[in-house]
Amino acid sequence: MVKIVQISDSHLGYRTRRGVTNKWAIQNYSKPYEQEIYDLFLKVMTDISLIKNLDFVVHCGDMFHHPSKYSSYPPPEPARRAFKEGLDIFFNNTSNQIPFIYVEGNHGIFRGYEYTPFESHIQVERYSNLHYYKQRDLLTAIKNNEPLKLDFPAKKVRFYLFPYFEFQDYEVYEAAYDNWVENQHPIGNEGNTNIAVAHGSAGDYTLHRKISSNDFDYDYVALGHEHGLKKLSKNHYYSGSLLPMNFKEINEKQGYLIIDIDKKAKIVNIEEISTSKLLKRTFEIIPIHPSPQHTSADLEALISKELNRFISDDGFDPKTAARLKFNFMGEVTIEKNWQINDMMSRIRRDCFSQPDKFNILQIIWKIIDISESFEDDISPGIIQDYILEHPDEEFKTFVSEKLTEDQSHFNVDKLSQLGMRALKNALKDMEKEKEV
Ligand SMILES: [Mn+2]
Repeated sequence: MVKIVQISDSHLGYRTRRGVTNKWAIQNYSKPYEQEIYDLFLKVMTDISLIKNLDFVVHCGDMFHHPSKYSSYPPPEPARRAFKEGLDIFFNNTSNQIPFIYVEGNHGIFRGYEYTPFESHIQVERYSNLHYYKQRDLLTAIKNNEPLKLDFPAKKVRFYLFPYFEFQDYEVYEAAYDNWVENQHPIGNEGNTNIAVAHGSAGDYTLHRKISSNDFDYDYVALGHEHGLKKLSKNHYYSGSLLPMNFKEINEKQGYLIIDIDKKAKIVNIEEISTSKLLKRTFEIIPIHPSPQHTSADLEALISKELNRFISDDGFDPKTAARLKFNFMGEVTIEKNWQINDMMSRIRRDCFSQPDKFNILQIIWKIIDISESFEDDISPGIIQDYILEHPDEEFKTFVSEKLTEDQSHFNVDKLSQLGMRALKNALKDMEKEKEV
């Protein structure tokens, strides 16, 4: 029997940014939602260190939120402190006897650099039973055509490590990865328990199909990158983050897993420990359905009614203050769109200026117009930043004017389509960024 705890996507240092009241920094200069991620991380590190007969902990990546693709800042100091404290608790309580295995994700790495915050800011060498695998180790393994594995002969367990790598970004990487991945086949090692640990997802092409499928016949595949706790197959699991980070994640489960593998009996038993239920604050999307008949006053009354639920005698409490997102979905003209934006900005200002009354941490909103169907999902809510009513037509006019000037013979329709597609992708990326 092998007993493993799987945790992932801690994102220490994550901060809610958009539409958040900014007056309340708590201990260590951290912010409310940031702090509860630290607190929960420390609780989980304590809890798992006390599990009887535990053999291994695997962490499937994204320990820190920063740096990332969009930010080169190192993890903030309280994040580093929480991480060190978590490791100290774990290794002290387990007398340094239980290996903690980590594969690097796409967050918490200085992209394009050889070193990572684990080296520059944490001094991981202080922790002799922390087994840390970064992208550089993977690239070296690929270059040398060697497996990336970790053996524990006494326990008859072998881990196959898959740090995050965008191997499908370039054909040359993809081919090299395809070749290398055969090294990770547990063939010849069937007498031992074989476990894959990976950060990646089929959804964004960062998880190789041989890992997401049963091709390699691993006894268990521990996955990170997707933030919801989720079973992919009978022995492939995402453990998810400890808490939802954005509004997209509030309907998913978060937690960690305790996995018992009985190689001989071919039994894998998985216990899900939910941590998101420990969240002490409201984290909610509130749908509002505006119609052309609604006046501004009508809409404002609807919003007020919702906000009244968060009026508290004790006022703002950083530990319980609500995170709210209003989704306006209905027939929304451009003019109405501006009105809603105006109104919501004012309402948010009012709320945040009365901390003795409202127990609210965050108010954001999204406006989705269902009356005009632009191609795909360029809603006025997204294009308002660009003040374009019909981006596709405007773009086409722009292209045909330019082409006439240049006297070229390109296909205006085709070029417009390509341009719009590029614009949509860019907007989707920006939206994704904003959500975090
Ligand atoms: Mn990730």
